[in-house]
Amino acid sequence: FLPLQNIQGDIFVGMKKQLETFYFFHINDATSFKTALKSYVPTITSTATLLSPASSQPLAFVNIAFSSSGLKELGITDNLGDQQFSSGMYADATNLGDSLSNWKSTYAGTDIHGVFLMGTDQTSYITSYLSDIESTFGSSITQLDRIDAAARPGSEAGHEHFGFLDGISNPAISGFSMNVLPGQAIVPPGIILIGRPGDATIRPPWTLDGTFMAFRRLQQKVPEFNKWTLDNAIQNEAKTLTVQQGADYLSARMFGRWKSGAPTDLSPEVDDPTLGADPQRNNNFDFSHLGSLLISDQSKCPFSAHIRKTNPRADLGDLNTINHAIRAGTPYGPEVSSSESSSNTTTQDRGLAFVEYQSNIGNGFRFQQINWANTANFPPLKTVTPGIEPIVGQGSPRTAEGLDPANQSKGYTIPQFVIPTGGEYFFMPSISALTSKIAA
Ligand code: N7H
Repeated sequence: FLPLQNIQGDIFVGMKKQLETFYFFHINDATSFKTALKSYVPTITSTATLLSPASSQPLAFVNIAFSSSGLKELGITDNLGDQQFSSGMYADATNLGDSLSNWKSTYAGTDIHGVFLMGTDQTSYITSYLSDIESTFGSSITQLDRIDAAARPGSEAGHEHFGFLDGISNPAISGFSMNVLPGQAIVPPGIILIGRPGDATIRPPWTLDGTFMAFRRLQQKVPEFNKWTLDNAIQNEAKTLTVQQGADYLSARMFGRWKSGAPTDLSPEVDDPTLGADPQRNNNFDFSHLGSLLISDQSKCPFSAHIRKTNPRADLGDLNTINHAIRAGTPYGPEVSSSESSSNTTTQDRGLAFVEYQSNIGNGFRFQQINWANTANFPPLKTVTPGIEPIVGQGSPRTAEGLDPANQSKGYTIPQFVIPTGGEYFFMPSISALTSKIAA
């Protein structure tokens, strides 16, 4: 049993909408902010609201979260039991492998005190929610940055800017998720929610049913990615692929999924859109196969592939639950223009407004990034060094093996196509904690 009316909605269900705006703010006046927050709390969207029939849902959803410096600004100095949260993401950026010179100045430091997340299907509702925030909070806050993220147009909806279907694999929560899909990991609620079974850290009681939100502003160099995969296109066994097909094959192996979402572990040589769209099948694999060796076989999925590095399944044993987190990101920025495409050069900023929820940042997002994506000899105990994860892995050299099934020991030095340009660790409290602890 979880009090769904008290848990902010984006955490488990996600504000699955066409548009998502992130409004990052600085608190200028704690006293008037707290008063304004008290009147604003009824607007905050709960999990129960997101699960209610469409007819009783509001036109737009809004959630709120605070950075460590934001809580301090509000006079809350309790130790929330998470070192990375306390220091903020900028202090952690080098550990994550980021180049600080790529960080936008807004995020470089601890000026961001909080963020409103707004989800809706119509721009006009974002506009009215924004003006509601501005009239309620007035000069108690200043907007430091705003990211207007949005699903991509037409048939690309649900796909991120490299073209891959996202949001397929998130863990199910025991005691919450009604229908666990085949192959889906099941984690105790405390892996995501503070104070619930599975969260062993002792923290102040008011943090119960809150979560930590890792936010990353990840720029994606799409034309450069497309050019590199074309230049390095691979062949199938029958040698029947065009260069474009060979590029798609290579990029599918970098992700471990085809653009449709079909896992290469189940459909190694060709995309299978029916499989990609079938939730009963598109997660039902664990990289192990009868008659093949988990320690050496990369014919179906490279050890370094994005989804294998970030959820190693049978590589670590399927019972590993502690390093899971719930992802809820949305793409931002325009479609690639014809001039960007013909010059193979990004001139307009686009990428992923990446969001991940967990009760322990060091076990969730940070573990996936540092211990897995950035670590060349992960997954462990393989006959070869898997290399760095080719999409989001950071470090030098950025090399990976196993991408070409015909020549698995061939090493690739891969340019960085995902550039972290900012981010922050936030605490997303329960709705009752907003009223009883944070507002006044
Ligand atoms: Fe990743 N993408 O949209 O193309 N991711 N991700 N991610 N990611 C996944 O299974 C992507 C990033 C995870 O359970 C898919 O839902 C992009 C970071 C995890 O099998 C796709 C970026 C981290 C999973 C993408 C990016 C993660 C996952 C397959 C950066 C953590 C689930 C769809 C711009 C440090 C793995 C799906 C599983 C899946 C994309 C970043 C983590 C397509 C473009 C930084 C845990």
